[in-house]
Amino acid sequence: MAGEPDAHCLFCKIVAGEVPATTVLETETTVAFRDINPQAPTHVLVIPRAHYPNAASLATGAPALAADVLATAGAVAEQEGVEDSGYRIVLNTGSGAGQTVFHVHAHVLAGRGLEWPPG
Ligand code: DGP
Repeated sequence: MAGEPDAHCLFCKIVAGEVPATTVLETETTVAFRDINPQAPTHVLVIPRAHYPNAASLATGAPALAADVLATAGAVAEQEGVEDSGYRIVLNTGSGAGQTVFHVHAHVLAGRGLEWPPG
């Protein structure tokens, strides 16, 4: 059920401390940790502690929590010192768009030229 932990979900296991991750910021409702396969000098994933499969289900089911994820992404950018140079927040949605982990996560990318349109 949306919002409840999923025993098979990798990111729920990171939230529970069952899978290690390099955490950079934690709040009551969110966790931010470094991507295992970084695509930029700064590449941090921000997730809600609660399990929602994608951004739309999060925004529909828990809009305040969706705002928390974005606020944590901004705090990560500030902490990483990339706020002024700029950063990108990416929410891949669906396997066709490259989503591989179905616990919503915001990629925070910075530290190199970020092309537009994205690939
Ligand atoms: P996406 O393709 O948008 O679903 O992004 C999933 C990201 O998760 C991908 O960039 C790699 C990252 N990732 C996968 N497994 C792990 C893991 O065990 N630890 C960490 N830190 N990141 C992971």
